[in-house]
Amino acid sequence: MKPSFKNLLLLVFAASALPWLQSCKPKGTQSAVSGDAASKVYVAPGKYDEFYNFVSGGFSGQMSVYGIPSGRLFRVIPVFSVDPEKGYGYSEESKPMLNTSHGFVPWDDLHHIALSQTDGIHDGRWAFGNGNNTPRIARVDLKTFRTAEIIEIPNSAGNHSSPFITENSEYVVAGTRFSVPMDNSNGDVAINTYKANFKGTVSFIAVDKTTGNMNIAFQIQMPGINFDLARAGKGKSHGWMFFSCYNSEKANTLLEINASQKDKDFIIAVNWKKAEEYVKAGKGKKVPVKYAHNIYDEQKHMATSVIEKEVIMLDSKELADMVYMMPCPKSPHGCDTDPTGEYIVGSGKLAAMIPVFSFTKMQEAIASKNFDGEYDGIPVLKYDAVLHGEVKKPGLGPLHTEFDDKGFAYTSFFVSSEVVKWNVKTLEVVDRVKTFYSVGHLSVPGGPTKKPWGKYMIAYNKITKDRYLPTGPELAQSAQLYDISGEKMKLLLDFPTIGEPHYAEAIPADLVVKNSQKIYKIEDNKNPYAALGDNFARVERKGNEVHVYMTSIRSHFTPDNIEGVKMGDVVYFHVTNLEQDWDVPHGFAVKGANNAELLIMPGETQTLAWKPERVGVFPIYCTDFCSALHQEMQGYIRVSPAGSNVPISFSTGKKEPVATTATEK
Ligand code: RUQ
Ligand code: CUA
Repeated sequence: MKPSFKNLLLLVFAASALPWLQSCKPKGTQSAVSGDAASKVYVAPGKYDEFYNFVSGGFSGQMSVYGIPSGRLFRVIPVFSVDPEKGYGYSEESKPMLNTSHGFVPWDDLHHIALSQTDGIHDGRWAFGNGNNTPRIARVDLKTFRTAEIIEIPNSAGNHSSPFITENSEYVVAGTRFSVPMDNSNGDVAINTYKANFKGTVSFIAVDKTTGNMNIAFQIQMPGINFDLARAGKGKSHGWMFFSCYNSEKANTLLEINASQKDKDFIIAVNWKKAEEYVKAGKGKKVPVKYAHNIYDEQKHMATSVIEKEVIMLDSKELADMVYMMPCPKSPHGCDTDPTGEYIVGSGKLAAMIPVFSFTKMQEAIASKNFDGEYDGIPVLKYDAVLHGEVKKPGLGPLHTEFDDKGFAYTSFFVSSEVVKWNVKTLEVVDRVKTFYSVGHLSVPGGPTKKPWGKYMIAYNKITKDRYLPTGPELAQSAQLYDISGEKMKLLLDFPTIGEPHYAEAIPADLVVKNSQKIYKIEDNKNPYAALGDNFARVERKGNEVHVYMTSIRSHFTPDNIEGVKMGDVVYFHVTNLEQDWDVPHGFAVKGANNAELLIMPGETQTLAWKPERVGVFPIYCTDFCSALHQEMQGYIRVSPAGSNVPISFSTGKKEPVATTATEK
């Protein structure tokens, strides 16, 4: 998104060159903080923050977790990208998590977070994130802060409009950013046959109530346009999902200009309860596809990846009463529903006002067939018939809107770098505050739910310029914390983020803390390679595979002297951490491995594969400072030439060197 927004910025500047526009771009380091700001973000040593903030990591492919109001970084959760710190994507057990129909894809671009809800309120169970590049949705388990599941989305390209969640976590959704030829069609078509051959889809991915496991319930075939963002209805509009889309021009080149021709694009309203009825009635077509579904088993400490072969497709043209379009000015980006579910806010990137639609009016317009023709067979509702009203002259380049607990909305303006507070009912602008700089998403704790907790608003900015110490050509991305408890928004704090932050959600700490897991119980460890005690530690040869069943406990490995490995072997270190205390992971690393370390949680087993590429003796050691004698937690593995007859041997704590043979060099 970054380059395109920069282009937009240039475009707007070039096109208008209005002096007021220039002047409202903040210049220089400004500190508009009031005197008591420091005390408001000060969380005393040993004290906890009030909220967790789950922040997307953009092109880092990860999710990060901060405390609010302190802005302290607690954890980076590896999701779509390999993470050598935690061995994610490097250990044999976690590699299948990153499998796709294209093979192993160790990176993605994570834009949006959706926290699970029950009855429209955060329940603290899971955090979902989207992969924007190779279309995927991930589920992070908030008991462990680890990625538990990743599902690939077929018939999609650029999963941007995702993973927005319904009020009982019935579904997370995925709308394709790029329209493309469908997976089972001949994909080898001229790009300029876009209008004839390219299609869009939106997918509804069901979430199991108990386990959280995802499956693609159905997809809906849509016109060949671009889906940008989405929000579920709630309360009275529960059962509906709203998607913003751009490029109703169906351009396939220079979208910057060609997709900005029409005065209005659309917010597409999908009645998913109706869609469910159609699926039940057998109105969907079974379509052959290929997509990966990866699940991490917490007892086996191991992921499996299955390639699924079929999806149910509903056609938006053929099935009545399921999909409607609401005209929305100028390339809408954000599409947000207020806590009551009555209002739907569209943010047109090139629009000079913010349209607010009424769900009640939408229902009336549908009942009375108050249509403005159709678009690709889908009824278009009359703009005036569905409009609650417009927020006038709010700012320039509206992107996203969040809501508080007092009936106010907060909209971010990328071009004019500000956040504007307005009254959802009266549409009156009541306050505006500068951000530094070029704000994208906003987050209010509980902002997308039926019950916002309010209190703070966090702006996630694309550019920081002069806010922090320079770090070479690229500067820190940044979040800014505002106090919204009073009438006026007040800037409290800047804090840097990882990657580029897009959407984030904040949740009261209690809702997560109470479920947090401290260890994996060793008696529940079902990993087939586990050594559930020192007396099970051993080394076994299987052809040219050497399996080391190793244990780790403060402060040694068993075994810690290993011989009998030969060139051409692949060594699998299966390391079981026997600790049963909170926060005592052990690490494991071997010199020269074309891999990363393992970081093994208490009670867990993880495997590192190593193919020695030279003869010698190689050190192994624990990477995580685990006790006063952590530095002593080390050992050796000896590699002999191919054809040598050094037998497999292993030991820990032997005074004499392990048995050697005459052929030893
Ligand atoms: S985006 S800055 Cu969610 Cu990818 Cu709007
Ligand atoms: Cu175990 Cu350091």
